[in-house]
Amino acid sequence: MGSLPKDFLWGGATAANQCEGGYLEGGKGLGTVDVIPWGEDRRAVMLGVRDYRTLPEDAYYPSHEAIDMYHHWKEDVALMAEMGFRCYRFSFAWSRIFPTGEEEEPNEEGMKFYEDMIDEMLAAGIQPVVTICHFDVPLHLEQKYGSWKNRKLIDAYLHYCEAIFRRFRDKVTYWMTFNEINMLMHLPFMGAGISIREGENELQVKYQAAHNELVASAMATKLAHEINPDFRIGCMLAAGQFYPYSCNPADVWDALSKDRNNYFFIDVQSRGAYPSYAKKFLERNGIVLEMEPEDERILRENTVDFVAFSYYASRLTSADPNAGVSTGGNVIKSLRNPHLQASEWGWQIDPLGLRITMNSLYDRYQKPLFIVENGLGAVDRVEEDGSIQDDYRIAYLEAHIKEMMKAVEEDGVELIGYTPWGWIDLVSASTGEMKKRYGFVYVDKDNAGNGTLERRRKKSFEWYKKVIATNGECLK
Ligand code: BGP
Repeated sequence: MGSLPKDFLWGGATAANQCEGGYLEGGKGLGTVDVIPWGEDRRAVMLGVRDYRTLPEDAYYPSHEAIDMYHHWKEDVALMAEMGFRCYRFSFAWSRIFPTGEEEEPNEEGMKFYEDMIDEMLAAGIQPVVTICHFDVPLHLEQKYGSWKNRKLIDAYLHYCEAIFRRFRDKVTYWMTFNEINMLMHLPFMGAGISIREGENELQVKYQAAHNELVASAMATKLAHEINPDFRIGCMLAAGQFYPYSCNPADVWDALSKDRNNYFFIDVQSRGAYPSYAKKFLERNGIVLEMEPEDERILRENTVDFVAFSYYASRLTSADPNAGVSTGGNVIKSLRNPHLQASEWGWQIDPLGLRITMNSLYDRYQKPLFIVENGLGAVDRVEEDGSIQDDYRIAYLEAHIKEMMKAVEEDGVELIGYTPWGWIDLVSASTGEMKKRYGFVYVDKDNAGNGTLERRRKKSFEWYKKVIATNGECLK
């Protein structure tokens, strides 16, 4: 094949709240993600319909220790280096740098933690790719302002951005303003710290919060380019093309409309304006956004440099509410596609869907893409000899990488890199489980928090190392 550029960014991805732990160490404040429990209350809290303050006292919060990367980062960077990573996509925990979100000066211990890790990575030839906000908001900002419902968050976010952009001016090139910005529509509290209170108009609340994030993202892009013109700023979408359930035009229309619901965010971030379909939607639903006069100009003048996305599965939809069966799996709803297999969590496996999604995004935006999440969450078994034979994971990734390479080689899509999700096992965002593993590296810890946290290389570790070493030419 040989289709990928020599400097293609092979690596892996994580997020602070799912791997760091040390939730109150080094001066860190609580984040919204730190009050999302494991277990039966999790979903209602993520949806923003259950107040986290009313949870039982013995609730277990997976983010508090996670896989304790806070204390294992040296060992973890060494593992990435051993696999030959060229980049590592991770997030800063906002409340590690600004514990309440309102301090004048950043928390030096928090900054130092990231700086030490980044220095270690750079020394090993691993380029940092930073998500500025991966589902977390300092809890204080949620309590005082209702998180992104309030425009005040824009100032707090920019203050945080300015601190990290200046500190890492010469050490980081690739930044993403918000992880899976569209998640706000599906799991508002998990995605953006948004609670839906009784009597509130849910759509109004969500779109206002989205507007505030979009303006914040554009202003951060502007600031970033002023601080270092070489910075590359990206938006980030939970992607996956919607397919029509049948060739009935009503189903085709339904799929197009559902795609637009997702594209809305990155349409604004990449093209610089509210698309006409979105304006009409807001109008039809009586949603009036609170905007400042300069918002439109800010959005227009500060579009992103690249489009990053996660891809786990395609989606299937029908205009007929009685058609098909729901997968019940992934966060963004989908019908079961009879042509596809699914993971143990019901996430459908569709490698060609990655190529389709890449082409749709590239056709639409004509900006370089970055696949910053992809992978298979599965139960792994440690054999008697201590090995983990995760051939199913290798098969999933191999099939997806093949389609990714076809999109580059045969379709001409510009692609910056590929960072499979959870290169090391970590806490699942949707379920809070440890059992749902994605890694090339196994971490000894279970759903209830028991385990030694020991790291262990899986079979896929050696496989991925070879993939990187051959720039994707050897996938066996
Ligand atoms: C994305 C998130 C990640 C991650 C991943 C896998 O939505 O950006 O944080 O967790 O999905 O999902 P899960 O952990 O639920 O299996």
